[in-house]
Amino acid sequence: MKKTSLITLGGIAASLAVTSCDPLELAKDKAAASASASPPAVSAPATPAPAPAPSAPVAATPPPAPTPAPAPTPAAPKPAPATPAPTPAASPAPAAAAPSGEQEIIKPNFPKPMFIGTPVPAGDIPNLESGGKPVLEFSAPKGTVNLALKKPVTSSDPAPIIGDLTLVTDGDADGADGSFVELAPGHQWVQIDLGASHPIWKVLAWHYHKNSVVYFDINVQLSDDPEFKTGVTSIYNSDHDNSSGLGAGNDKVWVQTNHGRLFDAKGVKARYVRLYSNGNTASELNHYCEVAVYGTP
Ligand SMILES: [Ca+2]
Repeated sequence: MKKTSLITLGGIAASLAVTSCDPLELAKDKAAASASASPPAVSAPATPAPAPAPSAPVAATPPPAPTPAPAPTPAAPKPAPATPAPTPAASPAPAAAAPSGEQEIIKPNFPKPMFIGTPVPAGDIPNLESGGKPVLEFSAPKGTVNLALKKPVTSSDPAPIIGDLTLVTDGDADGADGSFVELAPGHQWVQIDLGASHPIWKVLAWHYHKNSVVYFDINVQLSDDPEFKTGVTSIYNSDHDNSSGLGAGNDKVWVQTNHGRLFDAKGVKARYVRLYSNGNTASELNHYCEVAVYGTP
């Protein structure tokens, strides 16, 4: 099975996709057999020919939002500013959103690894990250929590092949069968509704880590518009050749592991988080074990 957009990567990755004894394939076959609705592997919906990259990406990549976030200052929890300078009687100046910036260290719970080491998939992937180190903790403003936990999830594929969309925000990032949702082939998205607009600091996503795969065209977007037509901020975009038509991005693709991937959101306010992907090195399918959205309520 060949990934369509790979062909567009300049033909270099031509030999990538054939993985014969891939557990993922087995899982898929198993599920397909039980559901007797096996999606014909070969006749994957032709992803529309990648549009010739327009020079000006559409709304998807607005200029980086003005970062309201104080630069994270690890260590040095500054003692609360004693007493604000005694302000002269009449100063109606509204205290500018208390930029006290007190930070705390957050250590997400990582599931157990499903494979040993990080074998890089065969083939030549143009924007593959090399030597990436797992991020095990991060600092964020005090009070930051996973706002996505148990929140409703929608998708471009409302009837997943395996699992269901609630698995994306059930708090379990395990990579085993039964813990991930498998979406249709090609360019697909999942979207989390946080219920209200909040400052978002980090997004942590586990696509699939049962074996060594790389997903393509990952684009993580934030917006207050459920349709993602206006006010969209892209905080990560690895679609280097704009094959998805959402605008080209310079971010790397990476080998999935149990540590997932942490995306920096810099305090952008948003109610909805949408994650795009476009198949992987083992199949054209898309997967999610879990997505956590760290923000301040
Ligand atoms: Ca989950």
